Amino acid sequence: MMDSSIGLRSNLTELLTSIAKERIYSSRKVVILTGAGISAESGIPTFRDKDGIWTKFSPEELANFDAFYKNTKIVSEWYKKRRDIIEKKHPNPGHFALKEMEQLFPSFHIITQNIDGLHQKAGSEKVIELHGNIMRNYCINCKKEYTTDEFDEIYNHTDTHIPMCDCDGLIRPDVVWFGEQLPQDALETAFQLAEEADLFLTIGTSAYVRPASDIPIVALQNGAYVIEVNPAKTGLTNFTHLNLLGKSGEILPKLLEEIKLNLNH
Ligand code: BV8
Ligand code: ZN
Repeated sequence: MMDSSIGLRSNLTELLTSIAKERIYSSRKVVILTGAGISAESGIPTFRDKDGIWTKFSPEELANFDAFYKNTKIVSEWYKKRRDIIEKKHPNPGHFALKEMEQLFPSFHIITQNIDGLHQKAGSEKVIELHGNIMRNYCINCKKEYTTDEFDEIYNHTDTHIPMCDCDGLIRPDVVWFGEQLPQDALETAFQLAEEADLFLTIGTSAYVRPASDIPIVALQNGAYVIEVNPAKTGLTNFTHLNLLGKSGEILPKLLEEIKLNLNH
């Protein structure tokens, strides 16, 4: 199935097979799936790499509702700490390359598992957040939404670090925890786009968490040309048509240059 699994020893032109060039440059509907890896070069730790955040905590301990309900203080502190890191980070060349690609194709959408908002910060307009956004919070009781500043105002004035809504409900981050359903409309749109894609890039994801990891499979099943951008192999690698082994912050700007030179529509 795969044309070739290649590293970036030389420039991208030679690395792209003739089939890949033909499929990429003639694409009209491009869909991108990103994971934590695309934000790694912005200084945001991934989940499952050796320095990943799950290596310190397991998802079962923290990123699920029961853990939040039982250990509200620990989980709230963990998200506040992550959010304080993320707030200071900036998009990297990989995010900006995708933002520029958005202008080059008739239809271009980014589906992200990331909760850091960096695609939007880079200026990408068509971004579908599968797992929510760490900058948003809401009350589990009345669903009132709280901005980061409003959350911090409450959080910093409680010695318990248990943020409560004025209706006495707990305030939680607007992210999808394990065992929770993904936002229905986001997930349906993601699968619909994957079904219709000519070209599908899966970037910086271990393709481990479901149902997000099912999306590239749907693209493959419906005839899309699927390219993986990742410095490591994943469970998806052997099913993709082309595997660009390397960092997205280095590969995507080179891919953008190739596309600008050769797009034929
Ligand atoms: C649900 C938000 C069901 C919180 C996260 C089958 C179907 C449905 C569900 C399941 C299923 N089987 C199992 C499940 C349960 C579970 C699951 O998938 N478990 C896993 C552990 C097996 N799924 C769920 O619980 C989902 N819920 O479907 O509920 C349901 C149905 C009906 C009714 C009720 C319920 C919810 C999943 C969402 C969980 N939330 N995050 C938070 O962030 O705190 S998941 C978390 O993992 C992040 O969102 C992250 O994005 C996601 C995936 O990780 P990756 O992004 O891939 O990151 P990772 O570190 O793993 O990999 C990084 C990659 O980057 C690596 O490959 C690395 O090589 C590469 N990289 C490194 N540097 C670079 C790079 N690449 C490019 N450039 C670089 N420079
Ligand atoms: Zn409330």
